[in-house]
Amino acid sequence: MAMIEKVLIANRGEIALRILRACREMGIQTVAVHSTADVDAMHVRLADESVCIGPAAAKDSYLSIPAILSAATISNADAIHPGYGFLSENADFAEMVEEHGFTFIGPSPDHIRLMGDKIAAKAAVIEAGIPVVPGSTGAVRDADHALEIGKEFGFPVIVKATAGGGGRGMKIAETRDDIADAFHFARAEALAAFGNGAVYIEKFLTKPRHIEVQVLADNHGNVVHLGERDCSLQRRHQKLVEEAPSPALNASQRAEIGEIVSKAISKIGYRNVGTIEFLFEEGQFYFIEMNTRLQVEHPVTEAICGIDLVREMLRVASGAPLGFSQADIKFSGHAIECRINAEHPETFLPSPGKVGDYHAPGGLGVRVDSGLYSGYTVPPHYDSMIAKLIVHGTNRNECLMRLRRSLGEFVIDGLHTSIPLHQKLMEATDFINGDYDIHWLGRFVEKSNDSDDE
Ligand code: MV4
Repeated sequence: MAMIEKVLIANRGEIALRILRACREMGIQTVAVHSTADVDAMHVRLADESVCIGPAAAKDSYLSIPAILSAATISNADAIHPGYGFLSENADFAEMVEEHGFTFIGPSPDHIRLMGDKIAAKAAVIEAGIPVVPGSTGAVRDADHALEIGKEFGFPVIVKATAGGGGRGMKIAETRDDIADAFHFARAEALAAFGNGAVYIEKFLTKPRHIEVQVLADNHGNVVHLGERDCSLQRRHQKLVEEAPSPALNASQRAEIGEIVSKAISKIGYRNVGTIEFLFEEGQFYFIEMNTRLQVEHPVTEAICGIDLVREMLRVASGAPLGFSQADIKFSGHAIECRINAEHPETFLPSPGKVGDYHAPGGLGVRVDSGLYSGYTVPPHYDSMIAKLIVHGTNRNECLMRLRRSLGEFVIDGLHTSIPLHQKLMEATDFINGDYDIHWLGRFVEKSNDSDDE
């Protein structure tokens, strides 16, 4: 077994702290890395050691493979945890980490590469028994081929980049008249954004929910699923609220998708944590993508399962077998996460700057993951998410009560934040009833901005 005694955390913000905390509980030494803009960041203060890896621009620091490998070498780290974003799903990075003799705390480079190519990923999961959105098999050759596929599956269809994800390189064709333009648009955007113009086509689902299943696997063939998260509350591909379990699933649907996913993950030979994303419409699951990283919203799963996902990542990366089986996992109650961003609640423009008074809520069933403190300056160079508020309760209604209470306690002076938007959301009938799809939040934000103008 590869003993892990010192971990370099190749990330910043709340997730760097999250990883640091798991390491400290396990008696593992931590190395923080930071840009010159993050000298005063909380993850740097709390780590056992820190290394400055470059200037503020992420491409020269948190995205610089040589800078991170050098930092791991000089600090004599055994392993590297990539967190989310940045280099977390870069297969070449994972490969280089291993070539330099460090343990990559995540899946194998081959699995990252496979799932990063959406066409290949879809073929692999079909083979492993996961249901997918009906559509093209492999890449679409040209506009005529796109039209053929559109006619076969019926309009509307969506053209997607194989190298895409998160909404870029996608175009909907409502009718056959739109298909040639949609094909050329998606291909051009994909080529510009990813350097890979390959696209595929799927039937467009008009009002799905986004439901994802968390998996955890060791190097010995043991696989468990940790239930699902409902991430339908998003706007322009930015998730705002996530919850577990999904209000849209019944017990048999939940058991069925969990079993399908576990079997598939085992067949694919995947290890460490992963998330299988589905669109869910009219009682059916349709695979769209697999994420090969720890996700922002992992705490809602931790809350209902009582499992520390980062600790498990470290354990399985060191070669240890899973300490529990599927039957040992007991789901308890409900959890909801609110992502709090430094941005204007109506315009969504970023609002970096210096934090004045700061007070995080607490009490029963309340968790706050954040690197904020009074006097800290939120730099303008990175993602605007500054805190995650996660509540756990015996049922969904208790979570709503607890969110209203804890959002009211939260004080972040000096910046605009999305807290007022979350507070409005907590009073919205459709949200209270769990009655929302992936388009609901966009409409809610527009309506609530309009009524503010009156
Ligand atoms: C879709 C879809 C409808 N039908 N695929 C958006 C991001 C990318 N991960 C996949 N996306 C979608 N794929 C088919 N066949 C609708 C979306 C989509 C979406 C998906 C999940 C969460 C939010 C979304 C917002 C808009 C569109």
